[in-house]
Amino acid sequence: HDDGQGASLVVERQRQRVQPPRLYRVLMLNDDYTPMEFVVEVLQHFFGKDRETATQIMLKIHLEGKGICGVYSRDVAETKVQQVMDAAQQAGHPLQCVAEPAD
Ligand code: TYC
Repeated sequence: HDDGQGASLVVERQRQRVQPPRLYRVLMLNDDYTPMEFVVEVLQHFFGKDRETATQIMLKIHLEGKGICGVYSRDVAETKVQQVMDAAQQAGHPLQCVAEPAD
């Protein structure tokens, strides 16, 4: 049987449509000091890239100044940025990683 709340919950959900999460690009920036191998390992470890893809992304950053590591919801993007920044600081490298809205 119907407890009487179901219909109003359906109507409320019709009014208040669920929006997909906004997406954020996570970028790494080039610098003159961070070793290429460290950047490749970061891309494999934190962004799930295979070694070949990681190497291509690293070289694009090296040549063009910045590059996209991945696109995520805001929470995940901010966590990736913090993980990369922590790993870089631990290793003593100046590598910079940032998140920006994808649109
Ligand atoms: N430019 C660095 C070097 O020549 C390599 C590098 C690539 C650094 C990507 C940072 O995000 C970066 N050792």
